[in-house]
Amino acid sequence: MENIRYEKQGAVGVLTICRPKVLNALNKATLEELDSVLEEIENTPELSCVLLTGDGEKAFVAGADIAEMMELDEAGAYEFSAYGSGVFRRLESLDIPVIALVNGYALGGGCELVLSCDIVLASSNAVFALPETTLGVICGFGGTQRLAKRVGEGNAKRLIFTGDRIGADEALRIQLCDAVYAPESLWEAGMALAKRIGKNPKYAVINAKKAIDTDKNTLEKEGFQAESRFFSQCFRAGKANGHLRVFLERKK
Ligand code: DAK
Repeated sequence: MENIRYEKQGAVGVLTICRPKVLNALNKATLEELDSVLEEIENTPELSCVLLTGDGEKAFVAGADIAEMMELDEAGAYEFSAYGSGVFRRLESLDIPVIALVNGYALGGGCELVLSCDIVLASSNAVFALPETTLGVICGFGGTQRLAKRVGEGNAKRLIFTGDRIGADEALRIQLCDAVYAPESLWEAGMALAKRIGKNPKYAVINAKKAIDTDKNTLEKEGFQAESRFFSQCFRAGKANGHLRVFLERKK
């Protein structure tokens, strides 16, 4: 695998998004690799927890790959959104808990990846945002459905309509993350939490997760489909592509 590192450390699966040159942005190939690692995790009964992080010290994931999105037309946008949504849903639906270790920028699709995890630990230099509207698109990997559940409708609409970035302390205040650590302590804190969870009988943790997530499993399907539809409409007649190009050409 080129874009994902995956290893088992005892009963903990450690998954690292690894495209440091583009701040771990998610392209289709990375989503495909993520999907196949998730399949492997589903078929590894000795695991009790998963840690998910980004390579390097600067970014968790800086979003969907804007260069790749630039090329999309309306049909391609729908397909990309539906595929990505499915992968994020698979992550969210793992029976064992997933802990996000947010070690820097978690923007756009990166923030949506965070929202698909059960517990979110952030380093003090973490930055969260859903800047899609500033790029002429909307969230496409479940952000419109999941953010409000975590931070309430008002905070979700404020973040999505403005695209503003917030730091770790503000994210903690609105419960977008659950705890904040110094960057050098984040990994240790995540591993300690994973091991602490792993001490409990696995069937009990799994059933607790299923019970907590009951509404997610029954209610969200239509919302995800609507999100993909509205995302793809942003690409109608090339509308979004011009806004995306502004980012890609900003240094010229
Ligand atoms: N995509 C592609 N490349 C990216 C990237 C991204 N999201 N973010 C950063 N990079 C690349 C930069 O282009 C740069 O590449 P080079 O120029 O060196 O070749 C390299 O990473 C380093 O970035 P910077 O030079 O910009 O580094 P800075 O420290 O100056 O700035 C930054 C860091 C994170 C503030 C900045 O890079 C930035 O603003 N990045 C874009 C962040 C962003 O807007 N992310 C959201 C993307 S939109 C959907 C699914 C998903 C989505 C929508 C729909 N469906 C399936 C329907 C999600 C959309 C998004 O995520």
